[in-house]
Amino acid sequence: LRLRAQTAHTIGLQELARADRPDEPGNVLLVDGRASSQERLLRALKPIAEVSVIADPQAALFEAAENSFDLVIVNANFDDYDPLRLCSQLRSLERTRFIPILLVTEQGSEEMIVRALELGVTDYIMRPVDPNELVARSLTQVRRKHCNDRLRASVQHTIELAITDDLTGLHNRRYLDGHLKLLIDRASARGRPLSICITDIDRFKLVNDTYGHDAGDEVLREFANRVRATVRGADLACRFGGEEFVIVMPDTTPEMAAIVAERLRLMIEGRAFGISHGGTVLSVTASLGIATLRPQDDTPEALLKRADTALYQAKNNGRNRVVA
Ligand code: GH3
Ligand code: MG
Ligand code: MG
Ligand code: MG
Repeated sequence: LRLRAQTAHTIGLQELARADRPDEPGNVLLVDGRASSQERLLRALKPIAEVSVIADPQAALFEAAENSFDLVIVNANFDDYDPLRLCSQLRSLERTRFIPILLVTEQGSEEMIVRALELGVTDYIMRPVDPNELVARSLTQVRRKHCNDRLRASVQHTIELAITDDLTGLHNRRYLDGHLKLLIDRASARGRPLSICITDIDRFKLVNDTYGHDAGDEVLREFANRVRATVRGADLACRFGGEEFVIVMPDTTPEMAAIVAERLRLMIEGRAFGISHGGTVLSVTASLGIATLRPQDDTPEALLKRADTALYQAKNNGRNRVVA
């Protein structure tokens, strides 16, 4: 429910629905096999859109995937080429599947129109093309595309907010909870090792008590930067809570995990942390616990628990160390 409220807030529904939003010019790809009709359609569309014209349907697919069009108009007039093939390819490519398609077709081609609509063509228009109708249908699709783009971007943004830790920009615990299971299942299915590392800053309360909470936040951000700098692209780094961080390392044996953890430990210990207030620098250390997936019988909770037990050991053995 909270997520839903947040969604409505972030998207700004009033903003999306605003009727007085001026039309942004559309970016239209016109795919038309004949020079004469190209010219006629282009003349009609020019006042309302940036139009790229292309005669070859396969080249058009490439063009559409490489650029960001708001509408593809397919004039079904190719020699020896089924225009619906292009439409279907446009619908299946990740990069083009959200672009509306307007099909220009012959009177009496109902069968083709039905097939076109079935495979996701957005709208159609009959020849001979009335320029005003073409403009009206194109504008409608371009507006809808712009609106959908904004909506998708907002949803994407909201999702990112929901899975990101505000303070450090790392993933948050909510994301880890959802994702660790997936990574474990994948590793189990492929018989690959997977290791995790939990790290907790040593005596962090003292940092807050001595320098203040804002200074503590600065240390957390810098700590997160060093975590980020330590992990590989395939690793998942997240802020687990307060001053605890978790790194999930796919394809990583216990030996490799120990090396990564030790490297991180040195990255923390090896260079002082600066605090903007008063130019203070302070030494920070962290304790780290690692655990490796036991094939078949590990849940995210069990794996985290083992790493946490190792971390507890590291604290008990004097802090600033790695325990497996
Ligand atoms: P230990 O070595 O045993 O881990 O000692 P510690 O002081 O780090 O452990 P403890 O769990 O007692 O304290 C953690 C502190 O982290 C307490 C809390 O105020 C602080 N903390 C948690 N979240 C934040 C945060 O977002 N910002 C700041 N500045 N401090 C935080
Ligand atoms: Mg802690
Ligand atoms: Mg603690
Ligand atoms: Mg701590």
